[in-house]
Amino acid sequence: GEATPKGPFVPTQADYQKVYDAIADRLANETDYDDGSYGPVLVRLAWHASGTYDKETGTGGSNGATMRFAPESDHGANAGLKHARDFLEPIKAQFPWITYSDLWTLAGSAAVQELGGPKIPWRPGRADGDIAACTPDGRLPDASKDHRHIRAVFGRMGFDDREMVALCGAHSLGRAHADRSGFDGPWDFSPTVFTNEFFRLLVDEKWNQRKWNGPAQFTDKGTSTLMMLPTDLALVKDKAFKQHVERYAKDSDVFFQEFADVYVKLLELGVPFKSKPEDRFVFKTSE
Ligand code: DDH
Repeated sequence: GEATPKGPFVPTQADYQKVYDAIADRLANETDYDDGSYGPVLVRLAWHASGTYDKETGTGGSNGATMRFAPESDHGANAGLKHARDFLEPIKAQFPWITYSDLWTLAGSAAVQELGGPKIPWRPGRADGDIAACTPDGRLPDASKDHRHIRAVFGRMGFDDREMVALCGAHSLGRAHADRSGFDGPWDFSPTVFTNEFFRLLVDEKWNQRKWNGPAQFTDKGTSTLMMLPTDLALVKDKAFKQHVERYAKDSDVFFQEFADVYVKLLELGVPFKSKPEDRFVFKTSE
């Protein structure tokens, strides 16, 4: 018969699930890192790629993946995220049709799910930009600051109080590294499992200023092995924030649902989708 003309490759949900599965496999196999998982640093890469969004100018956000370039890759807030970008290079080589900006956000969704968190529905549609689209330094939050700074930075992205607190629950995962941010230590006892433990500890533990030469941070009275950043404690010092911290500490299901909704929103800030929200894919988590 007639040879069918070959158009451009149009990936389907099944193709994106293959990318998800490859990320999940690599997460399961590359355990010689930090507390045994690259998952937390992937969650942070997706967040820092997206959290540069400015609703007034429509600049920044995950569309573009401009953190591939200096100066953005060298912004202080992005120290250490090269580990996450490098982790994803073999995936990009295996699926060259996916853009970096779709890959980084898909990896954030995959990491939350693979670490035991809620489903993070995701859709493609991001294009990689060039160096001219790099955002100016200073758009991501500074951990040494207070509640006013949190509201200013996340308000610029378009989030309300409830969403700000839910997003910060990602600190259930991973740790701070003295050679990256200057801060040091994990927030909770299970840094590779997504839970509401961050909120429970904020409410239940007594947090004292750590005595050390590093930047001001807090340590738990109980074991002295955990840490909180000044911005984390701002979530219980501010009454309006604290009300949400208490809700999430009490009810893990509520936290999972509200976190999922707002992390989806974060990953989509400023992206000029042709698809609709109801077209999002819900990926199968690995066994
Ligand atoms: Fe964060 N975060 N984050 N964070 N973050 C750090 C690590 C991780 C702030 C500062 C820091 C979010 C919000 C804030 C994750 C996810 C998210 C570190 C340590 C600092 C500092 C970095 C290092 O030394 O390696 C501040 C300030 C805020 C704020 O809200 C004011 C949000 C919204 C998220 C998200 O994902 C939705 C994750 C995960 C990590 C652990 C990374 C790792 O390597 O482990």
